[in-house]
Amino acid sequence: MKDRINELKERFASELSAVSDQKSLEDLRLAFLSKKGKVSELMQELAKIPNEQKKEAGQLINTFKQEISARFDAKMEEIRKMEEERLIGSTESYDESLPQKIKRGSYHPITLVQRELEDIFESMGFDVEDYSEIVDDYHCFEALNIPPFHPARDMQDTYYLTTPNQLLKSHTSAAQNAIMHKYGPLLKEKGRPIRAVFPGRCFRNEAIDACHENTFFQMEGIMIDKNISISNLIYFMKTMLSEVFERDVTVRLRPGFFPFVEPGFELDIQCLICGGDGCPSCKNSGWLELCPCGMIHPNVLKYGGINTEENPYEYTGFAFGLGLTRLAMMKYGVKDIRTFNEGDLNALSQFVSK
Ligand code: FA5
Repeated sequence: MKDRINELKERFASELSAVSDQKSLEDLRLAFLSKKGKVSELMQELAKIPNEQKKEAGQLINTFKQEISARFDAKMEEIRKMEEERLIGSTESYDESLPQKIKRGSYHPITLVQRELEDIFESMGFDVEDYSEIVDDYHCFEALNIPPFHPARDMQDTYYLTTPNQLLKSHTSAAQNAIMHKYGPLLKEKGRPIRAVFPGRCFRNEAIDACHENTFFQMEGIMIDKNISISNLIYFMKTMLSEVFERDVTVRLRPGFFPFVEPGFELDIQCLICGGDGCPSCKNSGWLELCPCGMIHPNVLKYGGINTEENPYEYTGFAFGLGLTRLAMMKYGVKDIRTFNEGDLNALSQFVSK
C-alpha cells in the first residue's frame, strides 16, 4: 500500500504542476478525490489487505487524502490570483475614447425634491426622521384624535393588512405621536423645541388621475415649543416654498378640517403648469392642494406626552403635511403624477437637482 501511495503521490505532483487553469484543476480533483477517483480506489484496496496491516494503511490513505486536498486548495488560490492579475493587466489596453456603453443612473425626481427639502429644513434647525410604512391603527388615527368609527376616517381610504390592526400608512402624520415621545423629554428637560420633518411613502385606495396616485410621498413637519403660533407656521411655509421654487409662487391659505389640528388650513399653490388658468394637473381649478397644516390639537399633544390634563396648553405647536409628489410635479413641470411611478427611465432620468 505504501508503494502504491508513493506512486500516486508522484503522479499527482507531476500532474498538478502542469495545471494552469481552473478547468484542468477540477479534472484533476475528480481523478483523485471523486467517488470514482484514486483515493476511493485505495479505500477499496484497503478492504482486501490483511487485518493487521489495515490500521497503518488506513492512516496512510487519510494522510495522503489530506495532503492532496490542501494542495488543491493552495493551487486553486494560486490560479484565482493569476486570473485576477491577468484581468487587471488587460485593463492597460482599455481604450478610454471608446463610447460609454453603460448608462449612468440618476436619482428619482421625488428623491431629489425630498433631499432638497431636507437640506432646507435642516438649515432651519429641523431634525430629519424616518418612519415605517406599516403602522397600527392607533398611530395612524387614534393618536391623531380620530377615534374608531369617526366619520373623519372616510377622508383616507387606506389598505388594511390581514395581520390584525396593521395598515399601510395613509399619511405621514402617523409618525407624529412617536416623534413627540422621542423628543418630548428633551423639550421638557432641556427646553429644546421639537422641530422635525419626516418624509415618507403613503398609500391610499384612490381613484387615480393626473394628480392622484395610490402611492405617493408626503413630508410631515412639526414644531412644538412654548408660544408657537400660526405666524411661525406661515413663516416656515413661505421660506420653504421660496427656496424650493427659487421664484415667486402664489399661495393661498383657506380653512381646512383635519381632526388633529385646530385651527386647520389648506395651503394651495397656484398651478405652475397652467399658470392658474386650469388644466388636468390641477383638476381645472388653477390651484393645487399642496400642504395642509394647522395648530396641533390639544388632544394630540396630550397623547404625545407633551401636555398634561391639568395643563393642556403649556406647549403649542404647528404641523404640516406637504404633498412631496405634487411638489415635484410643480417644480419639474410634470403634467401627470403617474409619470413618477411608471418606471419609464427616459422620463425619469432627465431631472437634476439644483
Ligand atoms: C393629510 O394627509 C394630512 N395628514 C396632512 C396634515 C398634516 C394636515 C398635518 C394638518 C396637519 P391630505 O389628505 O390633504 O392631508 O394630504 C396632504 C397632501 O398630500 C395633499 O395636499 C396632497 O398634496 C398630497 N396627497 C394626498 N393624497 C394624494 C394622492 N392620492 N396622490 C398624490 N398626492 C396626494
